[in-house]
Amino acid sequence: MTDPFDPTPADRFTFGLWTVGNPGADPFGAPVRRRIPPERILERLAAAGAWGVNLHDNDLVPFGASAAERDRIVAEFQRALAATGLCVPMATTNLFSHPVFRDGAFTASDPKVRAFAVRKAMAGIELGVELGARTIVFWGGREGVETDAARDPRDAIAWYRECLDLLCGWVKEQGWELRFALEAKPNEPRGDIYLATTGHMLHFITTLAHPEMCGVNPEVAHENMPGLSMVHAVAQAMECGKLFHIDLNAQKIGRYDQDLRFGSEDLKGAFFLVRLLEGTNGRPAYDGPRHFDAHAYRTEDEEGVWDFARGCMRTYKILAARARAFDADEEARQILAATHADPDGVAELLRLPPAEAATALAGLDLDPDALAAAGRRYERLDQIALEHLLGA
Ligand code: GLT
Ligand code: MN
Ligand code: MN
Repeated sequence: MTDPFDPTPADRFTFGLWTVGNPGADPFGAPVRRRIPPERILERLAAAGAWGVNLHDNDLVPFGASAAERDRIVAEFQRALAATGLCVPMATTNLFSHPVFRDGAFTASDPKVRAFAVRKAMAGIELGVELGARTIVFWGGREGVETDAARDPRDAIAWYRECLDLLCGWVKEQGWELRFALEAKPNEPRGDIYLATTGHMLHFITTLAHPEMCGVNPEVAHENMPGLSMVHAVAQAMECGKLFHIDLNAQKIGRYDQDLRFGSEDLKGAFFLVRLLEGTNGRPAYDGPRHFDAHAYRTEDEEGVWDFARGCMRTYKILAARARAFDADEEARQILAATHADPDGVAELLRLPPAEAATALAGLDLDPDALAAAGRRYERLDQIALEHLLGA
């Protein structure tokens, strides 16, 4: 019998090579797993029901490889993609591992480092295009400081903009139809990273030369680290048409970036996130890849990595089913209908031109005490959500 929660390519689940390929090193300990060759990663992901795989340039091609070496590796990878049927919807550039980026890439004070970063990003984009990627992610892991004595943060933001504007313009001139997805993180590995949240990024995008090409790639862990709501970050991005990609994982609030298996912490946050992405309440759904940027516990061997990958995808599908059940729940619908009711057509008045609205509002009989009187029944509503989530 088929299990309805087993993933299939139609679910459009993706993993980064760096996620299932993570060897389990941490700042206090060496790797615990051997490097899994990219070809085996593709085979196992395809067998598990994933749709695609994403990568950094250096997940595939080692830093400093010769052109011939690069072409050989890429050709081999292309063959493995064809054999497994997986696609590469997103590519990104590693602008953080090499010591040259110790003081930033696009925001480094040394213009030669910024030039090197842009050149590397161009090569990363070319690789992405060759593999069929439509989205290019920019995660500015090193774009920050330990001390603000280092530079004026306004300069950093201006240099960041210059580099992205240059890259957008170059991509357009090449005639490539790509979108850039900017990923925020508040700290780690830098003491403070510029443009710390998805909200910061959304504003920054409005200041770019090609804002239509740029959106965001919110990550659960990165919003939860400082205790913010991923659901609200994603909702804001969706509401303005800027959710270009997503990094799904899990995180205990206030810790270092844990990149845990999706849904393994803050299950309720994951439930409302999946509900939002799937549009189970009848609102527009997110139509991009469902990407997991997480890795297996350091306790695991390679089999544990595949348990982890299946777990991410199954949890997402189970939560989607629970969200659909919640949105179909008659009692929940009644509570929501009651709190949103507008028998006198007042909502419309708030959309009138200001002078007309002012007159219309002045004429309304609005008694704050009467309006305040009724409870909203959110205790009951939340319990209904929770019972669906728990499968009760
Ligand atoms: C790195 C980081 C992630 C980013 C990846 C893309 S690399 O693993 O922790 O959040 O999404 O550069
Ligand atoms: Mn990420
Ligand atoms: Mn992370």
